[in-house]
Amino acid sequence: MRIKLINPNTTVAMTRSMASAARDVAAAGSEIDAVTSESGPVSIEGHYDEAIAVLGLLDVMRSDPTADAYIIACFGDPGLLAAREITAAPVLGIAEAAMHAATFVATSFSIVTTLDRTRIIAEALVRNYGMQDACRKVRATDLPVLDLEEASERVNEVILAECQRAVSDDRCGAIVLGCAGMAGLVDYLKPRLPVPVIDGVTVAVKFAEALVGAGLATSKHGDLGFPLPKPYRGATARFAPSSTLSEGAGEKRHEVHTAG
Ligand code: 5HY
Repeated sequence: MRIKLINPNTTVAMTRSMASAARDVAAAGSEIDAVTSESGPVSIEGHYDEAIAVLGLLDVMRSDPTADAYIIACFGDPGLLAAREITAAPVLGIAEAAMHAATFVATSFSIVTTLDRTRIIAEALVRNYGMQDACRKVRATDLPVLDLEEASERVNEVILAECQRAVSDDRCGAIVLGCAGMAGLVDYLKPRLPVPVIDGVTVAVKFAEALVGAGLATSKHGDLGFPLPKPYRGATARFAPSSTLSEGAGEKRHEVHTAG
């Protein structure tokens, strides 16, 4: 199966490190097709960044409608439901995937993320996903997303220290890493922490394989149905549903569409 791993920020180095983490866990028959969004911010660190990044993300999906599954590799899960509207293939967001994985291996988890403003966004995701009971705390490290690309001892130590505080102060049973740029840190953190360390990119790959293997497609009934064809005006005209996936998605989409 072909899993499209999309980095919705425009930093290629970050895509490379998450692709490497994804390939390390992918099954023999899974191809990880990792791509970087071509338009939008170099890192996603707020609501505005996120809103602009979603168009680049949707562009990547529209240009390749035949992947078996898609992964949105950014911890804010930008555009997750919009992405699910334009395909019948499973679409995983790494935050949602990581939180669910955490509840399979622990009764509680804390999230360790980058900036304080990201912490607030992650807290909203926790509520959105109904994870309030399981999530002990969302912790910020004050590291900007692109600092993670340094892969320096300083960055490693800052994140490890916050994870250790999460274990001792929150008494959480697992750590969820709150940024796609932390995917490469698992090998460093794992032996140094007494609880499972969960990176959303790798668990999203395994969930994607599981969903495709189980024959599950995104529901096309109700709000996740394909977008209603209509003209869009101005700068977004080319995103109009009638000229996007509805024409280019090929047989796979058509089958599901007509069956629904
Ligand atoms: C991410 N931003 O995973 C996030 C989340 C964060 O560009 N990729 C980004 O740390 O703000």
